[in-house]
Amino acid sequence: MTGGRQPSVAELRPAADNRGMTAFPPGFVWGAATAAYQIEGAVNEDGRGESIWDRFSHTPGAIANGDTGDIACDHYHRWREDIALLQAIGVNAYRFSVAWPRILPAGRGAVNEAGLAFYDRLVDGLLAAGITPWITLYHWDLPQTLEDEGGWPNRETAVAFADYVRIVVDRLGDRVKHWITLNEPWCSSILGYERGEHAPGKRSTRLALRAAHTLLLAHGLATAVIRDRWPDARVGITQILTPAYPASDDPLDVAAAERYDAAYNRWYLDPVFGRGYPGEMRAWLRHDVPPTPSSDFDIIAAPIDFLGVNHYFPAYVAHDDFDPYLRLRRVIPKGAELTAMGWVVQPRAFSDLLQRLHRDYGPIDLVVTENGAAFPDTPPVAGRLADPARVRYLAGYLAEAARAIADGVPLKGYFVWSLLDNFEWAEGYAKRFGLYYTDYATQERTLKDSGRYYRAVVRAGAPLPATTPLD
Ligand code: IFM
Repeated sequence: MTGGRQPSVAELRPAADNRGMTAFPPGFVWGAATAAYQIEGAVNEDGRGESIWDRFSHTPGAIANGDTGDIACDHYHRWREDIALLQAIGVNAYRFSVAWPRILPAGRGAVNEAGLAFYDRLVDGLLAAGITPWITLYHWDLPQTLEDEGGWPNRETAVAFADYVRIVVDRLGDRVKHWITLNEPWCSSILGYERGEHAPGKRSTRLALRAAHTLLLAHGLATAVIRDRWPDARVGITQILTPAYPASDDPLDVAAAERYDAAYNRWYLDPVFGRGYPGEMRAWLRHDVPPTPSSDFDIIAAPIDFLGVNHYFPAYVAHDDFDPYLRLRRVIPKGAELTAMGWVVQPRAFSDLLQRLHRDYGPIDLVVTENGAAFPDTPPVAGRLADPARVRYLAGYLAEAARAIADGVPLKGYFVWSLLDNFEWAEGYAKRFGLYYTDYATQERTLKDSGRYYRAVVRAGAPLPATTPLD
């Protein structure tokens, strides 16, 4: 996903208006997304087991402000209200994840009926509300018992995952037809096992690459399980994809951007599309790459029905001899607008990415399973919360999604991250991505202007200018 050249500062500015906007096609999937640990809370209720995020978030110093997901948005108790939030913005789909430790508290073995019953109720509630459930089977909450046995670097975890998936799809597959095996294996492996920023907080490149491989294997095994049980199901994997642009024309920076792309995008994409790991990156990482029997790649390359694209920002990459891993660092271009996460706002990179995925990995349906932004919101006043930066972000990115479709990219759906403010992992509750503001003291949810804007887009079935009057 190297972009070839660094966009100018003018190009970096989000579109003030969306000139030449094209409507989204009929049948387009309009959704909002969440994940279990980020919203559910109720971590000790109804037989749920411990996850690596319970353990990690209770580790002093691991999470900003000492926050944990113990209560989060209390969605476990407020799911009916949250379905009403989805209805109020008019979306036709909801992406959420199933918590593995609610289903199998010890990771494998005894099934917790109360856990399955919770998702049963949620699915039934969504369908009754006319909202299609899209389920992510793994969004980072590995049962702690499996981590104690070696976690994702242990190949046995892939087998345990396939068993867990069988249990979930057997129970819900009569009503749920859209399945995402994994959310962002790059994050699970690199942030969790290489950088120590996410659970389980390990710091080893070797462990991270083992984890990445087991995760991909788990995806392949799970895909086969779902197809076997429900031939009419649609199965995909969600990747975090960060197009890389060289920070300058210097050949060293150009090569660094290519390394970034190979290590962070293609390492996770190429095997899924039957190409194995990128050869040049395999050579670069040499000793840290685990043994990979070729039969693994056959499993990993099980055909999928769609590629889930999570995209937030592009990376501008410079060569850096002090970086021991990839010899690179990300730089922020002068004049770039940043979100509260410090991520560059650059809508144009979104359509570049979608085009590139279509060109290099197509034909495959693409679904944007996450896109959105954290900005510092102030609490609502009299039921209103103006968040113009998030409205501008969505306007710019939706316009680029529409542009990609107009240019022939088979983009079938778009899910905003996130439905409501929630536990933003290592950042705790400090960073807010929601269309709804969550007051964590009262659990009151308030629709932000960005939620009103998104509702208008869904109604119109077309990208709208950020200046659209909101009701
Ligand atoms: O909150 C996360 C989500 O869980 C996975 N994708 C990125 C989001 C924002 O950081």
